[in-house]
Amino acid sequence: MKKEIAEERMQNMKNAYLKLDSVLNRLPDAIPEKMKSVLRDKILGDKQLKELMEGIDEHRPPRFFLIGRTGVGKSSLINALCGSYLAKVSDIESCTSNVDIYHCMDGDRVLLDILDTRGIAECNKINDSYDAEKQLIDQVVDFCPDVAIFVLNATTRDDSILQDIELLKKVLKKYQAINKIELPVVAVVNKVDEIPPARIKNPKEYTENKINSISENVKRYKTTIVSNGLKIHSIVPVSSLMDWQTPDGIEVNADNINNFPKSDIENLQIQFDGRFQIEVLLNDLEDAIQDFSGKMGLRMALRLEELMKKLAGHLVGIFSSISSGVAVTPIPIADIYILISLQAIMVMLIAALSGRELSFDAAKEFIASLGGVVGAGMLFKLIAQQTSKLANGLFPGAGSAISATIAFGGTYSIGKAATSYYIEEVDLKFVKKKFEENHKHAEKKSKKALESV
Ligand SMILES: Nc1nc2c(ncn2[C@@H]2O[C@H](COP(=O)(O)OP(=O)(O)O)[C@@H](O)[C@H]2O)c(=O)[nH]1
Ligand SMILES: [Mg+2]
Repeated sequence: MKKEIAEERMQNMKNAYLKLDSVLNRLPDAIPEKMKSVLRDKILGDKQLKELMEGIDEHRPPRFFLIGRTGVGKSSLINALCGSYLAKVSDIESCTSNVDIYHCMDGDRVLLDILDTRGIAECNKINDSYDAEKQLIDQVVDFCPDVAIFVLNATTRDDSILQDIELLKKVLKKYQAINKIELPVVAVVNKVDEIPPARIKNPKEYTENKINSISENVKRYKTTIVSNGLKIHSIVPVSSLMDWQTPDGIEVNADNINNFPKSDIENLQIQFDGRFQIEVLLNDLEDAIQDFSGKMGLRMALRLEELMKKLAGHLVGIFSSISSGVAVTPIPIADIYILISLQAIMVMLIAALSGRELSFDAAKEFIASLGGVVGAGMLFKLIAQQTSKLANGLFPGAGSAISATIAFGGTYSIGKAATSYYIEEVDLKFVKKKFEENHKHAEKKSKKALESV
């Protein structure tokens, strides 16, 4: 999915959230004013939901401090993380011979801010070592990174890693003193594709042997790092291997890249994707970033689809909790209105996330179309036949079935179904099937309860 589209959809959802008041005001008259205000308080008063919505606007590019020897694959790693060629990187500052600061761009948007350094071993060759080190540490701390990415080579090890560990420890100390928080270090063992059998480049074809060797390699690196007293957030083996081609299908590599016009380089396509565990690394980076707007920035920059699913997941979780809070045992008929309204509003928000604007009634229809199972489906039936028998006779007994748990489960399953249908674009037939499966258990339980009435 295009980034602009995903962002637009998130904005849609936020707009839908901001317009909730008017949605609630337009709810059918059958729902009394008092209930509408309960709904309003429950949804708009939910702190987690509010934070999530605010996060959509409140984001900034995350700042990565990359350290590792020339040739270890730092630039390639950024390409691999972004999934696009580094031509989109604009070199803005070349501070000293030791440090580059640049912004990874997508059109006019800054995705990431990078401070790139070859580490102290290569610095020392150029400058007087004490000054070079001090300068390097100052530059890193000034840059105020969210994460330090320590890039290592899976196949060649040299002693410079020990120097870099010492440098990192000093950076961490100064960073901590100034910012009063720890700088998380994520170690990356790159080029694992080159671990034998090195001819196997497709991660799907990595043999057990290769995978085992990769683990061994990582273990060794971890031991070196930890025994030298550097605290790391995690260590991840990856391959950043990607081959590129022009839109006309001409292979591009480091040797011939300068022969191509800028427009070609900006539009390079992936010819071969040998990336291994880049998703795992992204997860770790996301986890390591402490600052909320930086975390959101990473999600907005590189993880839009995950973010959308996460947002939908959060919505479902929040609405399920609200539902179970609404459903007291036994459920009075009035609360069922609230429950269904909640579920419909949740479906509206999820649909908004997929770029669709759903009316309240259409959302209810979607829920009804899922079928006559427990949860909303059954509750709908109950409402449809709102007889006095139902209100007076059925509910006291059924109360144990349609309890908070069932309300939670019903809302949860509806939320999952809406996510599958609207966001993952799964066929309604399959969505229904899955929904029914989810409910077999709950259905049994409630049937029993209903029969005993
Ligand atoms: N096989 C393999 N080659 C890689 C990988 N990452 C980078 N390279 C190659 O290693 C060389 C140096 O990479 P580069 O990103 O320029 O390293 P940097 O100097 O740390 O920025 C280039 O030829 C890359 O194509 C990888 O994961 N696997
Ligand atoms: Mg580089």
